[in-house]
Amino acid sequence: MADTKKPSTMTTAFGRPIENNQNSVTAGSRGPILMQDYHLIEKMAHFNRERVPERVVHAKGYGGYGTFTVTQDISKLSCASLFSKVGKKTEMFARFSTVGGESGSADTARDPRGFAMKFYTEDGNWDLVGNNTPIFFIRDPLKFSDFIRTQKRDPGTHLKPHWRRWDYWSLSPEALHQVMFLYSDRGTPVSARFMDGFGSHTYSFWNDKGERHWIKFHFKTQQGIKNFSDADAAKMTGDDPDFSTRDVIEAIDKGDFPKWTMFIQVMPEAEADTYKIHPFDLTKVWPHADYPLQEVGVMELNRNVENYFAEVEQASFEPSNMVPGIGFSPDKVLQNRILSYADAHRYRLGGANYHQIPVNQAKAAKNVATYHRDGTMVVDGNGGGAVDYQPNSFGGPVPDPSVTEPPLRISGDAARYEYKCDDEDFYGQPRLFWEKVLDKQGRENLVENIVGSMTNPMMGIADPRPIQERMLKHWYKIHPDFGAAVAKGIGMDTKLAAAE
Ligand code: HDE
Repeated sequence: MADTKKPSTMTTAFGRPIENNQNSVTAGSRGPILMQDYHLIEKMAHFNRERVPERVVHAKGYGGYGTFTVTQDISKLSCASLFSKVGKKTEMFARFSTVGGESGSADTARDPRGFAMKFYTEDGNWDLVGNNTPIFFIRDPLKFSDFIRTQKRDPGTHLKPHWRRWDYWSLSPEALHQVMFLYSDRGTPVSARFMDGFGSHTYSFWNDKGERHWIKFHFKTQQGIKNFSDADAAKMTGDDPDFSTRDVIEAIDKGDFPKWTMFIQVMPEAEADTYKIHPFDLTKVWPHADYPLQEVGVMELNRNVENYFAEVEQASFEPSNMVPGIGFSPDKVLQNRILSYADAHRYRLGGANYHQIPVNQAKAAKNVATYHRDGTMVVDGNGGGAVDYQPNSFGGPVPDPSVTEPPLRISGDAARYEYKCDDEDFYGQPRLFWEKVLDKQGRENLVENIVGSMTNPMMGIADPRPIQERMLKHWYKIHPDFGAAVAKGIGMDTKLAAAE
């Protein structure tokens, strides 16, 4: 907040001092308003344009600044400047979000949580735009908008009947793993402080010898995992729908800085060809027994934003922001996200120059030197009179071959390929989740949460039973106890469902 003791003079946006901000200019005390009251017109016109399109997903969120500190030397794996030595600190910004709700929706929704990070490195910004889940609902981006519709409002009623999601999931068994995660207690974290984060996709590291490894990123909360039960989440939705936002802001204000330890799983490049699990399938985890977690560093959030809209709403996280030493993988969903986010920002943040907004600037980069010019809202001098084409003979910036990524061998016939879809593919890791990840209480809560949602008021559909039956068959295939427990909960004939 500005100093209120000595207020400065209020002005229009263009600096003309304003004499009165309470009474419009009228023709006589009872007369109509005159067009010449430009202060009034400017005020109303700006107000009409205050909202920008909210994020089509992940609209409700909050963010803060922090520091990433390297604790273990991984420079043999990656030549990225942010990992160059133990103790190295990199400024960063993180945003946490729910997915399906609007910008004003409750923090407590059963939903994955976005876990987006922007690291301001010397070689430009590195954005790791992940979730609090190591997996996702789909593994081909062609399905994304269909899937998201099932989490959004019904086009007819503008309501959110749950049968839409169960209809879709029952027809999309690759989603089961993530659905189980979502309906477990981890689907309703108390706040971002109490959840883990994941890069989710397989990424890659490359080093200065030109060697590549496939990498999964994990961020383990140092605050411990804390989740709401379904009932507590429902109560909190009424009492304080912004609870999780407040929790993080207050902790940072108090100096109780939240921290996460960054770990990686590392797979040598060639092993991707032979590993039993498709290494680029976003619906699968890599078992830690095969690829153990290796510590890299600590992320700490230690500064709240000063202005929500300027810094959080205008933040543009995009998987396309990579730095030398870190690379993509052939994961189809990741490949699509390379396009989608920057495209969304060009729409949402008014054109081609959103990289000039302070929170998005490559503020720690040794150098930012492009040949981009013009477009809406240029505020950085637009390159002045410098040469605006390349190659040129006037000393303009030139590419640096030393940052070339090692070549990746890719071959194949262009076609629309399905993933390998045997039964194990859909049910194997969900079964491990049921048997090994959840304890008895966790299994009971999972069943209760699923039952609640599968019997959620079925407005807009004549007969929910075909959807419920189709879904039940999947739960049975994951584990007979699981199927039986849900069947009992939703009051369906156990034998009938099991037999099919
Ligand atoms: Fe996103 N996603 N997503 N997503 N996503 C967006 O970006 C998209 C996916 C994630 O705090 C959008 O600016 C596609 C996986 C986070 O600002 C949009 C696909 C993961 C955030 C978009 C995915 C995520 C977003 C919405 C599949 C976890 C919030 C407007 C092909 C690994 C970032 C916008 C923030 C936001 C597209 C799938 C995480 C539309 C096309 C998988 C954390 O661009």
